[in-house]
Amino acid sequence: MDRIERVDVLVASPGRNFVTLKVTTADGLVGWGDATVNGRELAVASYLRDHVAELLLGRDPGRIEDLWQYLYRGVYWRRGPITMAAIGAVDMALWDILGKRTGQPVYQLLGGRVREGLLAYRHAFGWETSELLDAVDRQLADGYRAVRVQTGVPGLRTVYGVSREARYEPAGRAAVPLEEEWDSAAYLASVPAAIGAVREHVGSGVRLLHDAHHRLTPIQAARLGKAVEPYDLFWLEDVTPAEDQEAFRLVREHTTTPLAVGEVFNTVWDAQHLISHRYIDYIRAAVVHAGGISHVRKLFAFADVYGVKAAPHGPSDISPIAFAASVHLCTATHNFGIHEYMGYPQQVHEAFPHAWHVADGYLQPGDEPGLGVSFDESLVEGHPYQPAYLPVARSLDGTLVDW
Ligand code: CS2
Ligand code: MG
Repeated sequence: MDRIERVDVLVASPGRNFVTLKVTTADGLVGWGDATVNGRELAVASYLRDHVAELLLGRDPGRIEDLWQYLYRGVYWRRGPITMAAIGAVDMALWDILGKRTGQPVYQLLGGRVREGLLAYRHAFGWETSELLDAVDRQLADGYRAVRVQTGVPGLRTVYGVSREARYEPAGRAAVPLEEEWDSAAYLASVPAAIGAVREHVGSGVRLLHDAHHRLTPIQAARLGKAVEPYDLFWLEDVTPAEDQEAFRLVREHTTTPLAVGEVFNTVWDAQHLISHRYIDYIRAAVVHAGGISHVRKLFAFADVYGVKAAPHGPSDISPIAFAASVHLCTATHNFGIHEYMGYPQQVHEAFPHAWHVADGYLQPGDEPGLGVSFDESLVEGHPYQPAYLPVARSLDGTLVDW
């Protein structure tokens, strides 16, 4: 039996902050895990360093499920993003080690391929509709067939997810969060027309998605869902704050626009009511933030029972390690729907060399043993943590707005 010999928690900022877990065994196998929680990186690094690393030493890395239960059930203060990201990083690293030990890519260990590739969606945004149409065209020219579309809102200076630059980064480098503006009435008055303009521009073959970032009340969300029905959205995402699962019933009862939610969920229990009542069509939990491959696999299997599809979160603040884990899991998940691929700057691709790749708009896990991804540890030295936070938003009268 092999034993876990070393556990390193590596915090580095190659363009943005990432928390990477490196688990080394006595046989010299290395497993990689991602524990990045955007804007709370040091909290999860401390959780791993101060409360988890010691518990792993000397244990059999092949007992993935038992170690998961030990770190989850064995802890009084369970759940929450920090705990579950820490458990997620350990879980990913152990699956990576199992793959390397057996010479198999992780998707083979999970039951093998159930499809030839994972449909990926990219982001397109533009402050004006004309800029948005150009951004959509660029994604289609790159071979993608599914695009998330976001635009500016007349009267607002800032809108989350709509940068005035070529790409948007979910966190701004600053000691305290930047403040943005929000006005649901102005948004509701303008966004359906922008989505309609995109549908008219691309015709019927392209999947279009839209993210409302939890900003609407349930009845506003219901109204938006109805307003965009003629434009055949693939989904409306995060229409209302995600913790009130029963709130989605109201939205559901009023619109046939498909609904997606869950990028802030950490366990199957966060979505138990939503899924078992069939209030949503897509569950968006990320492997990193919901306890790793072992737990998200159960969440997706639970969703399968109710006809809900798996559609994991894939922004640039999830490292290419967790992205690899997600691609492997979805390659072996029958009720997979679509995978977000926000994309990474070149610096991040180089920091985390990876076998996963995109071909013709579809994600492929690659065939390297394990997760097929690693981290350039030399970056820890020259690229230390930099305080960076998601913005907060206030409505025009100064009231703080939901995330
Ligand atoms: C977005 C993200 O990818 C998405 O759907 O909602 O930009 C999200 O806000 C960030 O990843 C949060 O860290
Ligand atoms: Mg989102």
